[in-house]
Amino acid sequence: MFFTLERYAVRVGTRYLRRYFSKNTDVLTNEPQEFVLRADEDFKLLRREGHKSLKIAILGAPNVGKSTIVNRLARRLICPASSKVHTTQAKADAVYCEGDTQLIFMDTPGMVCEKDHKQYRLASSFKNDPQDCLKASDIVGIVQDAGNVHTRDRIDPNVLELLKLTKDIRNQISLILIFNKVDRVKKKELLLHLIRVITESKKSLNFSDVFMLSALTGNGIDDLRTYLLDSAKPRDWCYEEHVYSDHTCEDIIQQTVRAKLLDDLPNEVPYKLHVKLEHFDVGPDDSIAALVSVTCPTKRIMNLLLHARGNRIRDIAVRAEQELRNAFRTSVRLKIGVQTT
Ligand SMILES: Nc1nc2c(ncn2[C@@H]2O[C@H](COP(=O)(O)OP(=O)(O)OP(=O)(O)O)[C@@H](O)[C@H]2O)c(=O)[nH]1
Ligand SMILES: [Mg+2]
Repeated sequence: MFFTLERYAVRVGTRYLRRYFSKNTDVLTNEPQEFVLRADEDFKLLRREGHKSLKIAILGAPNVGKSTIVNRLARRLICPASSKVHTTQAKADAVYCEGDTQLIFMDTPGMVCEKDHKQYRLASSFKNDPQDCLKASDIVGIVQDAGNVHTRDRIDPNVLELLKLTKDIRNQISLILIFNKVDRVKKKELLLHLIRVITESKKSLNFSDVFMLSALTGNGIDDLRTYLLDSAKPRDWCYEEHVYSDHTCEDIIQQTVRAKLLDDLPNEVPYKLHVKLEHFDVGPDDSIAALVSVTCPTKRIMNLLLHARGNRIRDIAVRAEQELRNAFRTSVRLKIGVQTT
């Protein structure tokens, strides 16, 4: 009797959590069930058996909104995003748990061709990480920027190339098409036309589903999350429940400051800066204090950063601080020091 009641409580707890976190009511249709367990069964083991998980690789060209989508899906700003290309430099797992299900979103650097890789001296992760994530995934979300008139009607050639390379494992992985930035498309009929063009051509990929969303406004995100929760497979979780990223706090702080510099400074300037975490401290109340240094290659760039008697860099610190509070769900104090080489 004890086991029956306890198990029942877990089911109800799970449903409550799911209701609490999800705005979509599709997932709430399960009636509570009672499970009659034998007294000799290991309760902990059964709980683990009830677990489900899913790994989702998010792939696409640079700047299509991959990191913004991952942050929305994971409900935390843990993958720094900016208005400039190559914000994400290496893969990052963002972990989201709801009830008995764990979703692992694999954010990746934007896909680049060999020529750009060499020309911009990009790290090897730009080439290797999308492929590694694809191989480790159950579902691959291919992101298209619906607002980009030059690229929105065809899948990025670098993505196609990668899919060709991994043809042998592709039948174990489902592909979904994610049209992001739909807020930038005024005529909604155009979206249906684009979907038709991409999915109905002879050479088109075999997508299991298509989603239209705006990661900026959050529109369509809940539907996608619910779809992924429902696609999760019965198996153990990869991460402990409290883990939300495979990157360290230190790394997230550094990357967040870099993203804010990318947003704020013109053209190539922010790519020339070196961002380093100098000091990091967690207080007894879990609050975080951090000092980040930004090293500029010239005095002119340093003056640009210290523009308006230091107000520019202070604003950048405030914006980074706000994002980090959302990422870590604790209070964060951030200082940024500027220097030249
Ligand atoms: N209008 C609009 N902008 C968006 C949307 N989603 C993302 N963005 C913006 O697009 C820009 C790029 O977003 P990211 O999430 O950094 O894009 P990414 O694909 O991760 O970029 P890389 O890491 O550089 O490859 C940012 O300025 C976002 O605010 C959207 O749905 N609508
Ligand atoms: Mg990114």
